[in-house]
Amino acid sequence: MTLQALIFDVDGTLADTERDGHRVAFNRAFADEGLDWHWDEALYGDLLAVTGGKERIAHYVKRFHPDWALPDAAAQIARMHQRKTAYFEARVAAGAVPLRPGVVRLIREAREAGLRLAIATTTSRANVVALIEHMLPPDLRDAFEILGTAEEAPVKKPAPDVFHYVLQAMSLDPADALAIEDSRNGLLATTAAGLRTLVTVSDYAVGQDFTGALAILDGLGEPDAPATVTAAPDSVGERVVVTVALLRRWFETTD
Ligand code: XBP
Ligand code: MG
Repeated sequence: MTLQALIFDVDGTLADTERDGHRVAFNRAFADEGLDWHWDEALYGDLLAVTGGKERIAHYVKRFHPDWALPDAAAQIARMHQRKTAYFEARVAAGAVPLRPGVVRLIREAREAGLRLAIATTTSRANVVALIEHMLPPDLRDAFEILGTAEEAPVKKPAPDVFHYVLQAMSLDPADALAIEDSRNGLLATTAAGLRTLVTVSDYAVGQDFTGALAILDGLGEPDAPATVTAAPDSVGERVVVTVALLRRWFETTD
């Protein structure tokens, strides 16, 4: 099997969206509702165990405000989540959510090498569109053939649903694609979908168990700021720039 496609996760992988993007947006939506709910950085790190913004709010309510269980709680949560998404889009538009190092470089290189590209994320489609429109250079805005988001796969990671959706939409065999993820929830989802996975560990995911990953690094690296390899078929402990050639070499060692 040869590497034919890269499937990118979004939050924590394309960009460090959680601490200064989603978390701030959630808090603004709660304030709009007149609620004294505040997700500080530490609490948010715990809440990230639950994927999906609406599911995360419901989990928080159950754990910290069980008395808030209004008859139309689900509708209220959905409405708050819509406001939160608008705030997240505004944060992206304001440049508060930069892409991680190496992301633009690798997307461009992959496209030039003829690899197919897709997105598979738990986040809402509007958030992905905002990141692509505001943060990718104009010539890369159409780089992703398929966007698999919360709208296409309502059952969230660690379930493999969004990866199944993307593979099916692209008529791709999982053996021909490499997933790029940042968290254990993401790795569990890709592994269940039969995908080899490169993990670029995000701030909130440091210390999680990435057993089964093809490679684990602290990022994709740039020539002037290479990434450190924690685990991989080779180069362990070294600093590397993740290129298409390196991905092919690692990918093909496990054929
Ligand atoms: C991360 C998530 C998302 C975001 C918030 O998704 O779990 O829920 O935290 O976005 P991934 P929403 O790592 O799969 O990109 O509020 O739109 O869910
Ligand atoms: Mg992620």
